[in-house]
Order: sequence, then structure tokens, then C-alpha cells
Amino acid sequence: MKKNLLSVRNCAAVLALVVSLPAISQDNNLLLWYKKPATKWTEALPIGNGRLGGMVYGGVAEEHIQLNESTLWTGRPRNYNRQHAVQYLEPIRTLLRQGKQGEAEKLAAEQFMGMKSVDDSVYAQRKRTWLKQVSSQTQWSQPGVADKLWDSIRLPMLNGWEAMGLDGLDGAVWFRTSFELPAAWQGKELVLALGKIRDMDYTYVNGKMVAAGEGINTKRVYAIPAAALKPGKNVLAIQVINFYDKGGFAGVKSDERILAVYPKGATAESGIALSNVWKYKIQNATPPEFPQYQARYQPLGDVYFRFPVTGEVEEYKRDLDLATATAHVQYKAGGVQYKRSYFVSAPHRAMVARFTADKPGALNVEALLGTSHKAWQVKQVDARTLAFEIQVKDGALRGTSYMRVFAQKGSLAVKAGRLVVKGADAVTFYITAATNFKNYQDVSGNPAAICKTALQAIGEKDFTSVEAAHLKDYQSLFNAFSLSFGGGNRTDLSTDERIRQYSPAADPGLLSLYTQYGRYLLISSSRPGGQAANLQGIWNELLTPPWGSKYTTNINLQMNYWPADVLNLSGCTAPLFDLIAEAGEAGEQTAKEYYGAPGWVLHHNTDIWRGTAPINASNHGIWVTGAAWLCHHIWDHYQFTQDTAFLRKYYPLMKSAASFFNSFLVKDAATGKIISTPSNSPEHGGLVAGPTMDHQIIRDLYKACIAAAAVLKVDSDSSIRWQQQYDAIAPNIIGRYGQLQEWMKDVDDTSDTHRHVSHLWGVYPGTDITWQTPEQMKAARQSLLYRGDGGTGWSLAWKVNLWARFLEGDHALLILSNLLAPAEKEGKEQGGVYSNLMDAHPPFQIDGNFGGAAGLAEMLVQSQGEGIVLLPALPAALAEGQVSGIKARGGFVLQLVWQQQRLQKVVVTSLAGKTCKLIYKGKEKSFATKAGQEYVMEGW
Ligand code: FUC
Repeated sequence: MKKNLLSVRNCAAVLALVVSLPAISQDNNLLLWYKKPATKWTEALPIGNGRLGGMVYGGVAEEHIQLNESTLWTGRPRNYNRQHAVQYLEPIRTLLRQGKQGEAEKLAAEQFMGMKSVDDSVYAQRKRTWLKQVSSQTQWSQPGVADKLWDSIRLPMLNGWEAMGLDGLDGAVWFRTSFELPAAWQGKELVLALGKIRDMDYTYVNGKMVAAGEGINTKRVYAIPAAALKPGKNVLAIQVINFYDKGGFAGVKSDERILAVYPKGATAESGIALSNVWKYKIQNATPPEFPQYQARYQPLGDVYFRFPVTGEVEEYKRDLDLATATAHVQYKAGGVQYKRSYFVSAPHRAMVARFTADKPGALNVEALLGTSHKAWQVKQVDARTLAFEIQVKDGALRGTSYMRVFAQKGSLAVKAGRLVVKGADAVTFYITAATNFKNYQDVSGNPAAICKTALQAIGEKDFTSVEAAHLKDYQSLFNAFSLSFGGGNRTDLSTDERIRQYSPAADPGLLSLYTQYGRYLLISSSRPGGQAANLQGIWNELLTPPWGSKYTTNINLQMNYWPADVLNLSGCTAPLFDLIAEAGEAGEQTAKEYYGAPGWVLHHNTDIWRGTAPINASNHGIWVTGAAWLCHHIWDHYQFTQDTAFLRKYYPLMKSAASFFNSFLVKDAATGKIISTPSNSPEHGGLVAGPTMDHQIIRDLYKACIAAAAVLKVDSDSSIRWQQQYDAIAPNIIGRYGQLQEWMKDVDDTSDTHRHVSHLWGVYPGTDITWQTPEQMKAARQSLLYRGDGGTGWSLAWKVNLWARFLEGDHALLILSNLLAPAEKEGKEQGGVYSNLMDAHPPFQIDGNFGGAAGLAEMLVQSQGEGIVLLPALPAALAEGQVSGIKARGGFVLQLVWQQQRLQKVVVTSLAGKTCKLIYKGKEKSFATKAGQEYVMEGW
């Protein structure tokens, strides 16, 4: 092909042509598929419409779909702020200034953290009373008491009894087993090793208490005096008391000889193993409500479809098709081909399950609803509809789900809380869900009415029209972007196998699938009018999920939205901005109570009730730049969309965040600069004065405020102040190892591989450090080298983006490949992906999926600077490819085609008519554009 390098002058004439391109070929790489049903949650496939989520297991005889509704959380509207905390601000600052970090953290822990859902002293009193009551009921310690009525459970339990069918259980539980005393052990003192117990235990042998223990990290090793033993059978009874979260004999794998009894002086290995099936009885499951800083996102329930299976099951396959946002299951049994499809429709606000068979009348199915919540009920609404209601344990919210069935031919009945269909040709189920949550201050909603309205809107509509509406809605978002790489595309391998065999050279197709999966997950978990994607998007099966499945704002929430604009899903950001607006209201009170400051502040976490006060430990919970970082998203979204109305609406939040810092920053006597104190470099190094990240973020905020004010033609006076503040903030400093300092002092440890790379914020996602200051870029790169190439899922994703900004595509791809490593290896979990391609922190956390997808985009296009840099960090392994629909700041949508690592073609669509400046390998091309026009350049 003739290299047709358009000169800038020629551009104007040539580029103004509207050129219609041949549609870029969609690759066939949009399918996750498997040869077996899921046996665990991280193998199940996610579907969702931003509010209602499902994890589809694909079992043959029993289909299980775990359900979520995005507004079902524990907790209630309440004040999270500690009144008058501001009295302790200066004392904490003074202690930090004096180098007394420990004392500062102690004072802060006592006086500066937010308010819990229940006051600690009230809880302590309730706990004492409850404990006294349950521990005085000792009748179950006696051998033989009602043994036959007890249930069975296998011990130990690595992840607590919750993971063994007792989800949501807190309280007092008795465990019992027995062992035969070998003759040689008679008269000897024995050792009883029980491993870790959450939280307390009272241990009895033959009805007599021999020991008691407390603390989740203490391995219980008890002495059993010879006198407590008898020849033959000896009965052990252990009362385990668990106040909150995981319970039982936890943290021990069954193959470890931790649970054992053996003579004193001998080894556990030589003794009698107690890792086996024990009897258990729940004595009391209502301990007092455990104090919480913030609320937890909750599962709603489970749908089960049971199918009679006759004959051998053959040709089983399940998949998730990203092109249609539909999960499928298919198999043959008894000579009949069965097909199931599942999607969650945004326009119809319902999950849809469709079953067909290739023989008339071959479909028989029973559907039922269940849940791990303790307070729940199912009732029949009409001849084809069941309703299900739950009440969360520690909070104000109720969840409701309606399930309606339509059968083509055959019979339909409601029996014992089940919908029963027999002999049908095809069956369609519609499942809706809602809660009484209206907004963070109002829980007066009517979930049943919402469910009914959704079902009414579906009415008797034909399945194909409901499906068509779903496809139209979903594809209007999904099809805006496509990506493919030359070379291998191992779609022949099932996705679990594909992950195991992945290498970028052999299967670059997995990278495009992963990127599109990130987009799919965002479309499915974050839609206008709904909640922002939380730590798990909208998919959570646990009542006490990791980190509450809430919003961690010192990296994780923000990372969820990194791909949104660049991967052409700008509309999916709406819930993030709603969250920002609400946290902006709530955070004003926090700014006042804690810092005596105007404006708003957000610390390192928030939840659906928009808590903004510091939480958890004082060494990492007091971090003041959550709001400022979120404001970065406002300005960035504007840069991509050029939507001035949007900017006008959200600019006040940026301004409010800036006014907080006008008041909060203080002059550092040693340097004369203004600094952020008290704060921390996220979760690293404790409470400090002046972490580098804070200063980068605050500078970014001021810079964005100045730029936004100029766009909106407002606040020129404030801009002068913002510029002064900007100039006065402590700068980035290069330390003795050539590293970028994480703190004011040069104390970085080069062997430290901590997952947070906070001081590199200025490189990505910020622009505080750019190639304008190459020495700082170099120092930042050095810091990243010291941090290494490993990490948790999200940490890896961040590093991909950073290496892309350092313009080192091969290194970025290396990290991205680490992010695609199987999460489960040799019985252990590591950062990477589960077989359903969901990100492993571990455990599952969705930010890595989003950050990884954004990282790939960052390798192809960067627009954070003065122009749009094309293929800035293209790895050698991705020498051929094309991308269409990738967005750049300034309001541009691009298509790029490259071959042999060289750009061949660029098509720019201008959204806002701004001047477009493209940069490729140091060469620049600038041209004026008109909104809505396309500009094509071939060759470079
Ligand atoms: C921050 C991180 C953790 C985790 C949690 C949700 O606290 O440091 O690794 O991602 O958020």
C-alpha cells in the first residue's frame, strides 16, 4: 500500500470528506464457554442489567441462579460522623509533626474514627448478657444428649461454617465427636489440638469442661488430664461461639493434621485425626447486632430450576455470549436436545429464563426460590406467579422478587411454593426484584409494587419481542467498540482451558475477549438510575462478603470506572456521578465535624448510605483525598465527552472539594510548602503528614477546577486562589534510590512490594507527572520496578496502566498476562482470573477486570496530554490488530488499524468539533474538525 502521509495543509481538504468505512469485521471471540456445569460461584457466569444480577451455574438436573439486587444492603440511613472530632485534629497534627506516629494513631483511633451502627459500649453490655446466657446452657455438653437429632458437618472448615452451608450463621453452636482411647494411652495426659476457632470455645470431655479459648488467631492446643478420660469411647463436645462473620473451626485445610488428639510428648501425626464428620447443633443464632462502620452489600436469593433427566447427558455446553449478553446451557438427554438461555433485560427490568426442547411436550421443570437470609417467605401471587420476600438481618431493607412463568402447551401448577410445568414445548420465566431503598436517606419504597409493575409491563408479550428489546438496548452500548488482534484465537478451547494455556503469542484473542468482558461487566453492573458498581459489581453471594462488597475509594471504586469513557461506555458512568453527588452532600458534614472545613471530604470507603467519615483502623482510615480523586472522574468524563451541561451540573462538587483543601492544607514548617495532614499513603506506612499521593491528587483537583471554570466562564477569582494553592503544595521528590518518594521523607524501602502504588497516581490515572518532566517519570518508573511485577488483581491492573504510560508495551503486556493467570493454582489462590474470567484479588473483586480492560486501551491510545498518541505502548506480541470505537479526550472516537507493528489507518470521528491533534511515533498532525464528521488517514 502506498504510504499516503497527509500533510497538515492537505488535511483540511481531504479530511473534511465524510468517508464511510467498510464495517470492521467482528471477530468470533465473544464467547466464554465450558464443557461442565459450574461447581462453585467463581465458575458460574454473570448476567445483569445494572440492578438485577444473576450468577448462572448451568447444572443439568438442577439449574441454580444466584440473585442480586443492587440496592439490598445491611444498615440504614444514619449519621456516620463523630461529633466534635475536630477538637482532636490539631493534637493529631502536632503529634505527627513531633514524629510521634504511634501516639497520633492511638489518639485518632480513640477520637477520630466514624460512628459505628451500634455504639461499642452498648454492644459490650449486650454481648456480656448474651454470652452469660448461652454459656450457662451446658446440657448439650453431656454425652449422648439428643445425638440423633443433631446434624452432621465435616471439620475443619477452611472458610468458616458459612462456606459449608451455614451462611449467615452467627451465635452459639455445639460440635460433638468421639474417639476410642487406645489401651496404650490409658493413664496418660493427652493433647487436644483444634486449630483456630472463631471466636470462642468451651471444650468438654465426657461432659466435663477441660478448657476454654478465645481469639480467632489462637491455635487451640489443650491438655486433657488423664482423669477426664476413660477406657473405650470418649466424647468431645465443643461449644463454639461466634459473634460475627466467619464461624467455626476455620482457617485450616482438611489435609492438615491440625485437628487431632495424641499423648503429651507425641506428635499430632501419630495421634488420632479428628478431621472428619462431626455432629452439630445450633444452640442460639441471635447474638446482638455487631457494630459496623459501614454497611454490607447483600445477596438477594437463589432461583432453582429442577429438570427430570432421563438417559445419559451428552454434548453438554454452557456459555456466555458477550455479543448478546445471554448465557446458554445446552445438552442432549434421552434423545432430546434441550436449550436454555438467560439474560437480564434493562428495558423490561427482569431476568428472563427461556427453556426449549427439540421435541414437542418434552419440557418438565419445577422452579423455586430460596435465600441465605434468615427472615424470608415465599407466597403464591396468582396461578403463574410466586413472590419471595426477605428482610436483611442488621438493617432497614427488605428485598422482594417475583417469578412468573409462561408455558407453551403443557400444564402449569403451583405446588408447595413451586411453579411446576409439565409436558411443555417451551417455557419462559420472568424474575423481577426490588427493595424498599429509594435513596440514601429514604427507605420508604414499595418493592412489591415495583416488581408487579415490571411484570405488568411484560404482560403477555411474546418472548421474542422481549428478547429483541434486550438485544437492541444492550447492543446499542456493546457494539460501539470492537477489538481484534492478528494471530491466534484459541476459541476452540473451553475458557477454563484457554486461561490455563494462555500466552500472548499463541492466543492474543484472549486479551480482546478479556477487554470486551470488562465492557460487558460494566454494562451489566452500572446503568443510569442504578447504583455504581461496587467491589463485586452487582454480584455477591455472601451475607458477609469480603470488605463488605462496598465502595473502597482509595483505588477500587475509581478503577471500576477507568475503562468507561475510553472503551466507549460513557453512559455507564451515570451511577458513579450520582454517588459522587450524594457523597458530596454527606461529606459536607464530615468536613465540618472533623476538619472544621467547608466543602466535602470522603475517606477511604463509602457504602449505599454514603458514609464519608473515617473508618477501620486509624493507620489507614484517615485518608482525605477520596472526594478529590472522584472529582478527577468528573473532569475526565467531560474531557472525553465535551458535555458542557454535564460539567456545569457537577462542577460545584469539584469546587466544593477544592474549598475543603483551601481550608485543610497546612504549612509545613520544615519545607515552607503546604501539605495534607493527617492522612496516609493508602494502607501503607501508617498515619503521616504529607503523603505524595495526596499532593498529586489535590494538585490535579485544583488544575481541573481552573480548567473547568474556564470552560464554564465562571469563578475567575477562585481560579487565582486555586493556582496559588497549586503552586504552594509540596512537590514530588526524587529520593536516594532514584525512586519517587512515597512520603515527604526519603524512607522508601526498595524491597517493599506493597500492592498500592499510590505515589504513582500522578502518572496514572493522574497527569501530575508526564513526559514534560522526564526525570520524574524516570523516578516513578524506578519506583514501579522496585514494587515488582506481581500483586493482587487490581494492583496488577494498575501496573498495566502505569507501564503503558511509561510507553513500555511489552512490560504492560507482561503484567496484563499476569492478570490473566489462573487464580487457582495447586490448591492456592493468587491474583489473576477465575475460570469465569472474573478478577481474583483474591478473592473475587471486579476492579481488576475493569482496570485490566482500561490498561489494554491505554496501550493503544493515550490522550491525557496535548494530543492523541496512537499506539503509544504497542507490545511486539500484538503486532497486528484493529480497534474501533476507542475514545480520546477532546471528544473523539477512533478506529485504528495496524500491521507489523505499524499504524496503517486511522479514522477519527469528531463528537464536538474540536481541533484534533494526532501523534504517532513523535510525528504530529493537527486538523480542525466538525462535530459528527469522520476523518480518514491511511499510512503515516
Ligand atoms: C483496599 C485494598 C485491599 C482491597 C480492599 C477492598 O483496602 O488495599 O487490597 O482491595 O481495598
